[in-house]
Amino acid sequence: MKISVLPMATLATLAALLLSTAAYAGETVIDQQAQKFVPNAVTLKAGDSLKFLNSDDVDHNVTVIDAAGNAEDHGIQKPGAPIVIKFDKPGDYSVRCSVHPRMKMSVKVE
Ligand SMILES: [Cu+2]
Repeated sequence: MKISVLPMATLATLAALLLSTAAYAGETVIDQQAQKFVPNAVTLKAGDSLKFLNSDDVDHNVTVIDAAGNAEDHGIQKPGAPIVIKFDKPGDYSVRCSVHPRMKMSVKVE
């Protein structure tokens, strides 16, 4: 009897841990409206995600550039098609739209 109780307790602990981890990782929504990122500056915790919406009726693009200048291009983003990007590494990033060079925002990951 005692042997079967222990794994159950372990499972419950694991489940609680998984749930708290899921609750901890945040997702912040960024909209692209009138060819602007709104808001245009955010601070995240490592492991958080940004969900980019496109409320405009034109294509956008999301390119993430780290402090060393490495760019990660997430491709053309059609109106109404969200893109979710996870930020695992602390640092300062800028986000650009390659279609509209004036569109930029900053992301700080702590
Ligand atoms: Cu754009």
